[in-house]
Amino acid sequence: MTALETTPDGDGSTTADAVPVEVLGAPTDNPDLLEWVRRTARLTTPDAVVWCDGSRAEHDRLTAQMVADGTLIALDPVKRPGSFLARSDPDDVARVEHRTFIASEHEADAGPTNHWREPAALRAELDGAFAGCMRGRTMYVVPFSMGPVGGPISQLGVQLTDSPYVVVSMGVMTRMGSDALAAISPGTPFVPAVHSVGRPLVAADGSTRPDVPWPCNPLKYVAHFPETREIWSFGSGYGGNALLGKKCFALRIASVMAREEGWLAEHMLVLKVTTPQGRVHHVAAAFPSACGKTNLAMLQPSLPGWRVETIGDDIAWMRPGADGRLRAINPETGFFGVAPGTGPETNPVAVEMLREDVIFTNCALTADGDVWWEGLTPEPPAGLTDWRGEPWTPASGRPAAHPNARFTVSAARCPSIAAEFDDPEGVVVDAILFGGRRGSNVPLVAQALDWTHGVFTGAGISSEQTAAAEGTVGELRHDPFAMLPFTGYHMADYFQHWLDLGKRLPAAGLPAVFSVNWFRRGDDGRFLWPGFGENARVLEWICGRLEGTAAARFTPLGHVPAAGALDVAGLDVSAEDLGELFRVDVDAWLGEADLLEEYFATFGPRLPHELTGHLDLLRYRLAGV
Ligand code: TSX
Ligand code: MN
Repeated sequence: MTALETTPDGDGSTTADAVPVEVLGAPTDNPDLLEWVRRTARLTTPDAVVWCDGSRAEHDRLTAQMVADGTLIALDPVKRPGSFLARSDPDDVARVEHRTFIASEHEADAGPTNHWREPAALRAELDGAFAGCMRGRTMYVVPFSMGPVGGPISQLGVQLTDSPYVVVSMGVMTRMGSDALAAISPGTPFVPAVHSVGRPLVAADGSTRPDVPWPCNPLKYVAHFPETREIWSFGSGYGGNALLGKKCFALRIASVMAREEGWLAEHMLVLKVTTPQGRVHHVAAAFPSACGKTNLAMLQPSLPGWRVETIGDDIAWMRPGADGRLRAINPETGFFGVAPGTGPETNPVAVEMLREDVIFTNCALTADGDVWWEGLTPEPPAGLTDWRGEPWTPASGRPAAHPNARFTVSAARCPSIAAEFDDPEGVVVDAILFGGRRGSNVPLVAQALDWTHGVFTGAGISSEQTAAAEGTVGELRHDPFAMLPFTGYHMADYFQHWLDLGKRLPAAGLPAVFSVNWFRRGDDGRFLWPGFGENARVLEWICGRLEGTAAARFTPLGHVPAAGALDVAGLDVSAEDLGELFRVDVDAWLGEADLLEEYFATFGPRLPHELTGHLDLLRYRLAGV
């Protein structure tokens, strides 16, 4: 560790101005990087600056330090080797959308779905919040690559953070350390991301206070400057607020880069599907939260001979290759997944993946030093400690794990990870799926008529609220492309970018687009489709469509499986239920079209006319039924 050699001078500021010792001995000679690190250190005044190398030794040192200071609890080395539990502050348990800002020069460029701030005014506010915010702490310099280092679809970033939990998590979630730093040679663009938990240990008057297991600040900012491609995050140590390579960089900033440069940064899982004949298809899929994206990403097919392997569970960067086909990478190297609901029935692959080398956050602790969450086993073990550190029994009347409790684990631990996961060139995307949690109306699967209709389908994604989310249970929420909280610019321009990309690329090479819905219910409230591993039957039909062999029937919503074309052999799904899974209720869909028209209107005059055109086409087709 390289301690700062600056002398604290009474008021807690430093006398570093003359000699930039913060960066003496730094393992880079990139002047822009050095200057930015120096500038941030002068603003935040940490006690020390540490350049992270991403080594195992560094990981071990930091986790040991966090165990010693109470941030991490080491789990039982036999039951859960190499694993830790962190308990967050109860007020720092999720992304803070109301404090997430897009500071574009023009308000109109952020659009109606983002919180816009005037860049200069936000900078001034952030300067106030960050001034001296790392006093008494270490500032870590965390170089990272999203995607394989040097790959044609990859991007570089550097996060400055005063949280060792964030450093270790970034080491799991990104290609972090010396290789990324070496790639950031002078003149090479990188996304600068500044993060502080916002709880200095030394006050401006020099008085000190002890640290706490999960430092944070009630005042929070997750700020994006799309024109300068900068990220500033203050006050939270949690997930997407703090692991800035993920939602902030790989979605909000990358979506802006992607529009300018002609590619796509999407909130999608990516699958490699191999048919019994050995043919390989790659599928990308966007779902809003609480639809089981990670479960689909790790699906174990119920159909003999089929194989599904995981490329990613959250983010896909897709770029047209020289052949005009879209190629996707997962820019991450790990999974930051929701623990509750993950069990041997819903996701056996994840259960196996979580056996060792995992950082758990806000799970319950068992009496024998293991973790537990709702859905891991039918019955909770006796003697649990809940996510707040309180004794817990089923009679406590609240969940033992926080509903947003998480695991952070390397993709290398995933039993279903595909060999192509590390391919810098990415995989050719054959199909794109748009899903949602819909109890009615939306069929199990339908193929869009063409790319533009597919964009209309993506723009129309909606999901019913579950108990885990805020809002009334059952209420319909639109979440176009599952990107509502993640598009770093005007959503209508985003739709236009998707349409433009389709026009630019050879039509024959474009991915086929499908809508899927595992959650349709019968009149009696039963789920009509068994879901989980049986979704392989839907993937089978989709692959059949790609190969030109699966039969389809035209409906106003697109093509659905023809009678007998969806393999339901051995399934306990009645003919009536199967009919209901694909029934198009004309009146209900005319109502959906009205709702969608209202929703589209919220995007204002920038909404592409192709989308309103498709509303009319939908109504026209419905009238013809
Ligand atoms: O993840 C889910 N998937 C995708 C799996 C590859 N879930 C869980 C969503 C919450 C995060 C599902 N829930 C799926 C699904 O396909 N389907 C359902 C609904 C459902 C729940 C239970 C049963 C059937 C359907 N079965 C029994 O209750 C026996
Ligand atoms: Mn996500």
